[in-house]
Amino acid sequence: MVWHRISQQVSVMLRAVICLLLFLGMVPVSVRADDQTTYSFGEPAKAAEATRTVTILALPDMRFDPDSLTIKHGEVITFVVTNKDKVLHELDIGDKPALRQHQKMMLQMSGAQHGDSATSVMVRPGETKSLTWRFNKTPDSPIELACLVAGHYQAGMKIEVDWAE
Ligand SMILES: [Cu+2]
Repeated sequence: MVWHRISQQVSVMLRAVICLLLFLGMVPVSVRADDQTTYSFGEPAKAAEATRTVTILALPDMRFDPDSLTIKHGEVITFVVTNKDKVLHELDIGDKPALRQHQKMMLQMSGAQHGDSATSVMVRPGETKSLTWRFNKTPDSPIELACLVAGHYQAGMKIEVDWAE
């Protein structure tokens, strides 16, 4: 009788422990899904943390204004992008490998529009969107701001970045 009761209590406790472990195991996974992505060229930041605002125009003929920019190590920049053209554009922050990878994805989507991401904003004609980035890492390869809508980068739609330590 006593043994029966003890084993019942043990099994209730075990179930509680298993539930707790499952719970603890699952919560960090969902939290990590956002945080885990790391970038060699900095990290996303909140608009309120910005130390500088850069206004960018997406113009016809596959151009950004400005077409070059100096960024200092440690700056938190809000890019305010306005599309003055009649076609969709994007501003994507990356270093060469990151942009290449994103470009591949965009080409695979064959014209399909994907939404904004941690490193990019899609800007429709006439629309203005902003994106804030913390440039807190010396990049492995030069940083570029580019439009990766299929064919646009190839046509020269990018902003050259001069990196200042
Ligand atoms: Cu574009």
